[in-house]
Amino acid sequence: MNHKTPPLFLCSVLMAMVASAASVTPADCKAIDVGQRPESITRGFGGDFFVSVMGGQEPGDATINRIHNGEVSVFATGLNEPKGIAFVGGYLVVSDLDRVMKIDSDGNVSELATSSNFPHVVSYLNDVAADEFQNGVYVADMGDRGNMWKSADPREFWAIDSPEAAAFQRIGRIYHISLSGTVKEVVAPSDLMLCPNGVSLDNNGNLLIGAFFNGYLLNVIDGELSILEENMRGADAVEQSRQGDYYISSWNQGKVWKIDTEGNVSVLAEGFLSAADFYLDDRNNMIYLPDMLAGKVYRLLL
Ligand SMILES: [Ca+2]
Ligand SMILES: [Ca+2]
Repeated sequence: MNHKTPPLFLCSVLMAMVASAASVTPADCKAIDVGQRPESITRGFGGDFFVSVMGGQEPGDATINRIHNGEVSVFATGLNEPKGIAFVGGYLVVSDLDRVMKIDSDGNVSELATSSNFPHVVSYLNDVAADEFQNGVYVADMGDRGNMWKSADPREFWAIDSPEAAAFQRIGRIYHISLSGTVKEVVAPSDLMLCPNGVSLDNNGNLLIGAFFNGYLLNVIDGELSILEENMRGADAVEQSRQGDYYISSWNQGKVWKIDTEGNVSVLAEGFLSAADFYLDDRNNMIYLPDMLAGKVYRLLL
């Protein structure tokens, strides 16, 4: 009898262990049904979670839903296609296509900024992040989303160096909006930033941006854009943990990447229908990930 472990067997066991450690799938995560087309989530009033739920295509059919003790209820109504949501200065602030709304603790919705308050034509507002002073938000305008898909099913982008990409209008921007409604452009259009979607602040207080079309994780230092990472097409949420790791979701690839402090990129999670704008709870080592097409929020353990 041969007492040596067959090398091939050992190798396959090790590979299986590495594979299971490398990424989690929806089946590994707790999930909650939150409504039709959830996009973004934040922790807000009373420590509860609040989710932007876009609903269908009828004007006014969207809601902000609250998750309290595992129960989902409608907190605010009358929105159209709400995407980014942040809790800042005692309000929820939510983008709603071409306007930004403020919601108080009773669920009363008011307009913080309408399209006419912006210094440029507003196209398609997406992620919202609280600023460093808790006195306003950063908002991404994706700009020209015209002809980004080469194929709809399966979703496939045109190449970054394609004529279709060259034809995009360069009108994607990042704005700052104060809680009194003053809107300022803080990042101007750039070839590096086609269809900015995700926005947040890193540990140094510099902006992090996920360029959805280019697949770039961008950093803004002294007003200059630089590429931190590429090959992340469909980039949606971008966050840095207090430990220094970056987390990036891809909406159409249905995955979440981690970039550790050594710069190593790994797939943290995959197999989702659409990985949208997550909430990073790094104190508790969790990510709360809305899957827009599944109508669920998943809880991923880091
Ligand atoms: Ca809607
Ligand atoms: Ca988003």
